Amino acid sequence: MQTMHNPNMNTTTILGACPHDCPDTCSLVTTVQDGVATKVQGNPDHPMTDGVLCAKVSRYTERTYHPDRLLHPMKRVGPKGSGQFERISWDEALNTIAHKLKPIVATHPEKLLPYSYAGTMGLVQGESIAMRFFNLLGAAKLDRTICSNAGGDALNYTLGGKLGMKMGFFAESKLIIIWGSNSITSNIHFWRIAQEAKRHGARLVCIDPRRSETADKCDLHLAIKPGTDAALALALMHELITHDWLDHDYIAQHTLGFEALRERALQWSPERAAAVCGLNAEDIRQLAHDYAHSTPAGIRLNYGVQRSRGGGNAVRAIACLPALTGAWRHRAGGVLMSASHHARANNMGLQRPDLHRNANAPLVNMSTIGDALNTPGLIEAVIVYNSNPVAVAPDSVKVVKGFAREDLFTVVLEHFMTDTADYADIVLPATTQLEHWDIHNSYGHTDMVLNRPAIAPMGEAKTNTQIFRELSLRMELNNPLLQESDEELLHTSLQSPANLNSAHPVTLDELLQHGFSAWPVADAPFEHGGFPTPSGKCEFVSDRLSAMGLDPLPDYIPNYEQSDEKAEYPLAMISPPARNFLNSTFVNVKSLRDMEGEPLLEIHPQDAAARQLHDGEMVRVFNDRGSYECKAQITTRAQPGMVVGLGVWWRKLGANGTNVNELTSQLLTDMGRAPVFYDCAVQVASLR
Ligand SMILES: Nc1nc2c(c(=O)[nH]1)N[C@H]1C(S)=C(S)[C@@H](COP(=O)(O)OP(=O)(O)OC[C@H]3O[C@@H](n4cnc5c(=O)[nH]c(N)nc54)[C@H](O)[C@@H]3O)O[C@H]1N2
Ligand SMILES: Nc1nc2c(c(=O)[nH]1)N[C@H]1C(S)=C(S)[C@@H](COP(=O)(O)OP(=O)(O)OC[C@H]3O[C@@H](n4cnc5c(=O)[nH]c(N)nc54)[C@H](O)[C@@H]3O)O[C@H]1N2
Ligand SMILES: [Mo]
Repeated sequence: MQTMHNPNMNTTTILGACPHDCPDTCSLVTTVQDGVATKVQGNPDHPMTDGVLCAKVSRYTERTYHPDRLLHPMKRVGPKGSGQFERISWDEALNTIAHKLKPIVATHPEKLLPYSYAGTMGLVQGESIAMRFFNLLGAAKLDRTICSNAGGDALNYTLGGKLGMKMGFFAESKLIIIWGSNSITSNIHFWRIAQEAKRHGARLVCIDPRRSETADKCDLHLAIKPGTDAALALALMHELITHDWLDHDYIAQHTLGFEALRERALQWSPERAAAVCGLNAEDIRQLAHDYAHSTPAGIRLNYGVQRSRGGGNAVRAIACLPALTGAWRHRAGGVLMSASHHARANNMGLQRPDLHRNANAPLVNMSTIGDALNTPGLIEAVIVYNSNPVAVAPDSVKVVKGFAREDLFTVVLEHFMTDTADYADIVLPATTQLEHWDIHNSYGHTDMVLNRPAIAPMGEAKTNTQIFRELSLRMELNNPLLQESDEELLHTSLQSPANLNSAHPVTLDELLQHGFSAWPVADAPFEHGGFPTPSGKCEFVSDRLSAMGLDPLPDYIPNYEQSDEKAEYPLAMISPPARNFLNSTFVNVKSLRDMEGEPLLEIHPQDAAARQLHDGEMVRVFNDRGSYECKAQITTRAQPGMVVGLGVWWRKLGANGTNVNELTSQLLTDMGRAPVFYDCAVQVASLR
């Protein structure tokens, strides 16, 4: 589809890309009438999008034209966190920032910290000019671990990267195991594919502690205890091995360390795993049988399994399964968690890590930003963009205390006055996806998607790139790399890295014409092995892990916070995404918030009865870290001993000005230095 123009109506349609942190990365068609975007729809020509958008992005115009949009720079005039701000000019804003940052950068640039994540997944409005700016200043480096690092590292140790099945081929699978993912909420286009498989006779199995919307619609739901997936995967291996449901040829040719894995797995009888996971041994046996006898069998593994202490090990154990049965031989067999390494954009060229000029710059983990900001002398200034850490980072009490520091200078680039923006000294208005150029890879499918601006920037909003260009000049950084235009950056993103002189498979011409373009990826990427690990094999045993002093084999690592009846905090709390929000984005869009209702805590009838709770009453959810108030919803979506607080509400919209992250900890996963959002013990009490 090309951009079309109707001279009578003065209506155009513009092809774009959904910017959000979601595996679907949809191709968008925005209708613009007299300069105003009137609707945003899914591109029917893009196979994965298939003309359909989620409820959130269908309302993108409501978000863009929201009466609360930040339309000009602001400076704080009340105490930090009070939300009292006053309009200022761009000139004043940029001068104030330069005035504050110059002395810091002159003496110890490493005390300036960027804090950003995936508010937009765009390669241009994400880490292009911004990263060049921080590198040339010599700022602290941010370890971007908050979402996928445990599982990402685990896939890398096992398969050699964030690689796996192509999403569309799940339509041909005979068995689909949806493991740690609520597809109907967070990966709606995959759910369509799973439905297609079901129409062709596939069985769908969901492994999730919560009876999610997806679990409701699968043939089988295994309500596993949070953080115990590795035990289940090892018991499945136990069954595959003891029944000899193995592809010996595949194992011999394309895997490393089978004998050692065998020994480990044989310690995990279905009975042992059943006790750990809260499942029936018979169900585990049956699942192993079905997995071995359904060809092809695909596992849609996702991030829900890797947000607890042993999350990396769990992903490693699960990722070993298809190599044992040889499921990789079929394009509809294998495992898919993230496909992002199939794409080959030139991130190095965009971000230029080689320009970093400060050997003293610390690597600051974004998942422990609470501790980092409270470490004396570590950070003096923060620039936040594409993220809302006060709402989304764990252990909010510490995060808030850090951002409330009087001696911390904070700049926030945003669309709205988020919980984080409330703590800023200066807030800068940023453009939304309808107002700027960008280019996107996906971590679900394997297409690149281009975003054209559909409308002019709202108010005085500027693109992230433009803000960092102007800031560079005020900071007297004269490197021309800081002044490259967005169009130049689009070209850079598609350049082959210097060491590869092959023609680049995705071209800007094609993207400009169709809006998307496919990376060349083999249909069955590991059919003939070829894993990009050091050994070239699927590594059951990882020398890289042993070199780090870690267990070279996958194992079950119990949660940090054990929640049993006798414990002070007897309930395990998980806080997976809400359907109508995207992390903390969209919480302020009224129509979506109305669909979500209000912050809720799902609690099982047994646990509610033990506490004499009534459905719908206000409760206090607490542990040593903090206390959060919300409404109790008594439901069997939660299992006994486990509560669910769907995330991630804005704190300021919560009953006592907090959200679930008031309760989560800054402990880290076994691999990847990632947060353990779903490894969190709490107690619940009535507020009556
Ligand atoms: N609507 C919507 N879509 C989103 C998001 C959103 O906030 N809203 N967020 C986006 C982002 S940033 C991401 S990273 C992805 C995440 O997407 P996915 O990784 O696919 O995960 P979720 O859909 O969050 O589902 C996680 C599921 O894991 C379950 N779970 C929790 N603990 C465990 C456990 O220990 N074991 C198992 N087996 N399951 C467990 C939860 O109950 C939940 O149903 O979704 C993206 N898409
Ligand atoms: N308890 C709990 N906490 C969680 C999770 C959970 O499951 N449970 N999920 C975690 C996960 S998976 C993730 S990925 C993180 C996500 O955390 P974040 O990456 O912080 O994501 P969002 O909450 O969506 O906030 C993104 C912000 O970026 C802004 N933004 C969007 N586009 C632009 C732009 O072009 N320019 C600028 N300047 N700003 C822009 C949006 O307005 C929004 O406020 O949260 C984590 N937090
Ligand atoms: Mo995420």
